[in-house]
Order: sequence, then C-alpha cells, then structure tokens
Amino acid sequence: MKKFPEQFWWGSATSGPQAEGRFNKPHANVFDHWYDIEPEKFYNQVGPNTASNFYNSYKEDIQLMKEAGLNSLRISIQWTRLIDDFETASLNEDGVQFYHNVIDTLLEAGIEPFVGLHHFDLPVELYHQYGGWESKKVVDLFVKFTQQCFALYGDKVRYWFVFNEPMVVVDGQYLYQFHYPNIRNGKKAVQVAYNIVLATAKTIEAFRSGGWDRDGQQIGTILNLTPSYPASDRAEDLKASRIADLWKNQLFLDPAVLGEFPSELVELLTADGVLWESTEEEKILIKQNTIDLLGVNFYHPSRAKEPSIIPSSASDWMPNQYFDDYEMPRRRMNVDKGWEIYPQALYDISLNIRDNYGNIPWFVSENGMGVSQEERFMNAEGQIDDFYRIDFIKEHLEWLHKGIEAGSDCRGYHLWTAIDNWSWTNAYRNRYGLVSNDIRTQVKTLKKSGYWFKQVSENNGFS
Ligand code: BGP
Repeated sequence: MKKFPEQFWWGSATSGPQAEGRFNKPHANVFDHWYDIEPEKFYNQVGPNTASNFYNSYKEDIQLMKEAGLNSLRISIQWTRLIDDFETASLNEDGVQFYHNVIDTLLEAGIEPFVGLHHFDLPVELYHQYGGWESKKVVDLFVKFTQQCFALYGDKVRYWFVFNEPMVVVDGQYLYQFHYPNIRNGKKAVQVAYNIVLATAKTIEAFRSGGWDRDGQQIGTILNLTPSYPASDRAEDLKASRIADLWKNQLFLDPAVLGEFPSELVELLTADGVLWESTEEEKILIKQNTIDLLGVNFYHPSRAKEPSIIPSSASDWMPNQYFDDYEMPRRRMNVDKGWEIYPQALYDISLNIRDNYGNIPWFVSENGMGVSQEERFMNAEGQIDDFYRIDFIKEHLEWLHKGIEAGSDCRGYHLWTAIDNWSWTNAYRNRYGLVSNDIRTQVKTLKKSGYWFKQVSENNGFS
C-alpha cells in the first residue's frame, strides 16, 4: 500500500464558469461574450449558458462529490456573478448568497473549500473598456473584487488562490489565439504576464493587510507547470529548452515563490526591446508578497527543439522564436488532446520545488484525463467503466509518491474534475469527471473511477 502524508487533500478542481451556468449573472465574462458573438467557435456550438447546472444543483452535486470521497474541492468565484459595479465593487446579492450557500454546503459535507478568484473569466466589459489585463487599472479593480471576497467568506475559507493558470491567459488571449480576444501580440503578452504577477502580489498584500490570515488562512496561486525537456543534447536544443522553461514555467513560478523574475528572462526581454513597464515600488511589492501555498496543474511536459521562426522585427516578437515544440515519437497521448502522458514529470516537479523553491508547501491542483465519447465504456448497469482514468491517476500518484518520499512537501492531489463539466472551446467533447453528466437531462452518475477514488481517499493511499 502506498500511503500518503496524513490529512492529504484528496479532492478535485472545478471552476465557476465551467460548472455553474450563466443563470442570474449580472455580467458576461470573456467566454460568455465569445459564445454570444461566435458560437461556431465552440465544439458543437455548446456554450457556457447551462454548463453543468451547478448554480441550480449544487446541493445534489456536492452530495455526489462526497460519494466520490472528496475531502476538498476547488471552486472559483466569478467576478461577473459577485459584483454589480466593477468600479466600486458593489455586490450582487444573489451572487453573494449563492457562494455562501455553496461554501456552507461543502463545509457541512466535510469538504474543505479551496477558492479561486480568477479562472480565465475576466469581465468582458473590462476588456472592452480598458484592455483587460493589459491595463493596471484592471489590476486595481480586481483587487477590490478580491477584498470583497475575503470580507464575505474569509471566516469560512482557509485556502485562497489568486489566479488559475496565468500562462494560459497569456497564451490563449495574446499569443496562440484560443481564448477571446484571441489576438497575437508578443509585446502585449509580456505586459499582461507582468500585470498578472502584479495583481497576484497586490491581492496577497490586501489579504494580509486586511488580516484575513488571522486564523492561519493561506493564500496561493495555481500555475500550470510543464517541465521542459530538450529534444536532444545538441547545444541548440538545450538552449531552446532552457528558454522554454524560463518562459513557460519560471515567468510565474519565480515571482510567486521567490518574489522576483528570473534575471536571465528579464535580460532576454530587455535585449529584445519587449520588457514590461514597471516601477521600483511594484518591484518591492512583488518581492514582499509571495504565496503561502502553491497549486500545480500538471497535464503534460514540454519538449523543446531549436526554433524555426525568425522574426523580422521587434514588433513580430513571439516567445516561440526561441523554441519549437518537439513531439516525442511513439508518445502516449491524453486522448483527443494530443497532450503527451509523462507522469515522471510529477517527480521532477516535486524535486524542483524541493530544491529550487525552498520546499514550499504545494499540491497537485489539477491533473486529469480527457476522453471523448465516454459512453462507449458504459457497462450493462449504466455505469462508465473508466479503467483508463484509474490507470492514469495511479501512474501519476506513483511518481508523486516518490517525490514525497524524496522529501517534497506535497499536501494533496486534486483531480480535474469531479463532475463532467463545460470546457472552453471544447465544450463537452472531452470528459474528465469522476461523475458523468448527461447534458440533455443533467442526470449525473458516479463512474467506476468515482468509487475507486473514494477508496483511495478513505485509505489515504492505494496498492
Ligand atoms: C486547465 C484548466 C481547466 C480545464 C483543464 C482541462 O487548463 O485550468 O479549466 O479546462 O485545463 O483542459 P480542457 O478543458 O481544455 O480540455
């Protein structure tokens, strides 16, 4: 039996925009808006309007999560649901009550709420008015929203997370065009990355100066880490992999944990003429407001080879002018996503955090397997026999366990996700849940993995 540390968090991650549905929301976020104007971008034209109906069925859903053995759950508070007026951060009463109800129901079920404050769900008005994360004005409006969250729920919530996967905001909105406003502008991408780091530090500052850590509450952030491996040991590939790591991982990890950006990256951006605009005062703020707890979303590694893009001018600047993605031959893939399955990377992440980031407490905040047409695996009893998901989780847990044995301070494993939910432009194509969701009827049923996860959670390990 592989045992995990005591009080290990066996849980799952969800997000407001992917689970709740748009019911009673006073504002649209960037995805709501994108679906309104270009539904054809979304798989099967399924949008976020109903999602998994969590707004209406949170009580029953939380019951199912309990049946799947979760002792913790990450939700996210939607800025577009909680706030009526973004300038003053005035509250929307229905939103306020909804998140009270969800948090109370989780606590009653013995499930620790982990609360995220931004899960790709920027209010679209703030993009149209100010350019969203390009603007430091939006940074300050965001901090006001987070202060409302702390004031409302700070006595009940012990674990807060400022951003989910900031690199995906940068990649999706400003570089590789898979999130609204899907533009391509390297210089803006760099400023957005910086502004998100600044927003993280300012939120942490507000949390601590407001005394919301008075009973040991902690604040962290959630980063998608994709450790970079070179395609070969040729100098060109090694260099490409080093820069990929700096950009994809250290850009957010270093300021979050160490309080400063990696100097190698700053030098490179300066030499290329695309470094962000910042002040000395902000630098100090970032230095002083690092996280208590790190969430790591891990799906796949990154493999890099010598780049093929040669920019013709600084205005064409793109980070991938320094690295090309390299695809391993015969790699195993997370079905339909093209993501390489490489669980050993979790061990490498464990050691990296132990050795280079002061062994900060961390947990796997997302990991999971997306599978399309899962009804293929439905057995005679109407249950989805997702043996492949059990194998996938086990493999990852085995490598994580080795990392913990080596002394890395990992406190939990959250699967993406508890109940099949709506997923950005993929809509409901790839299913990740421990619980299936028939989106025509909203009937939700535990999969085989749900029963298995319960045993793992109860035994605090598996054999
Ligand atoms: C992460 C996000 C989640 C979730 C997951 C699965 O990047 O934090 O919100 O969506 O990936 O990816 P996808 O939904 O694109 O299949």
